Amino acid sequence: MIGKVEQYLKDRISEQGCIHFTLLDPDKSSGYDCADIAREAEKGGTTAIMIGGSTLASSQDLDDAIQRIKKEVKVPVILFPNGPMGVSRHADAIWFMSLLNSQTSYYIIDAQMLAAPLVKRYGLEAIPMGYVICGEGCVAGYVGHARPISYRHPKLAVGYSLAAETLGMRFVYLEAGSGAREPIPPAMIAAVKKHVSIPVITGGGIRDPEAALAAKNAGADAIVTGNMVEEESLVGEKISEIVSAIRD
Ligand code: 1GP
Repeated sequence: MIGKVEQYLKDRISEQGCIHFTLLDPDKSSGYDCADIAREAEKGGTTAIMIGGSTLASSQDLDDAIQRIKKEVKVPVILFPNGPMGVSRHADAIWFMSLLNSQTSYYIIDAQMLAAPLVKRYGLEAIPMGYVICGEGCVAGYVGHARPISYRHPKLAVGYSLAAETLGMRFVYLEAGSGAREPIPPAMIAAVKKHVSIPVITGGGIRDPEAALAAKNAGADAIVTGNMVEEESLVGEKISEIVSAIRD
């Protein structure tokens, strides 16, 4: 059943053409405050906050960060978990995701088996998503034991994305990895978009309005930025530039 947050995302995609997510990692100790960034990101027009990180090890840090963020923003806070540790009762929803091109069953279905009872107990809205790591893959690729798909083989990304849709997942995420030198190429996004009807999310290495627009023009329904946000002092402005670039 489609919940409130998922409906909100779909409505925003219909209205705006392409939406923006701000990814925050409560595990990073780079001196920035998640709640401050979230507030600025909302001012800049971001559609939702995603929270999580490949190396997150403290559910206490996650709970604290979400509670502080929730005091600052009205946009939904969606968990982007690395495993059962990434589940928090304080979030509005969870990407209930499977790393489809992992080499280990843990990231495909075992972590989900461990987390699902908790998601149910907390009454969290779960949004099923297929997660596909491509290119460098970065830390997410390493931690997730992924076999990242080369940018030269968009057909493989199409296959996984179609598998996600056919399994009933309602979103697919093409991930280049946080801090990737090259974001997912427009040709790969376009190939996937041509074959699936579920919304396509992309992220990893998108740092400016040009890269965001290229992804949108290729067919992306949502763009995720993380690192860029944390490095910028003018978060709101920077996000606003990206949001204006990708909005119809
Ligand atoms: C990582 O795709 C996201 O999961 C965001 O990547 O940090 O490079 O923006 P960046």
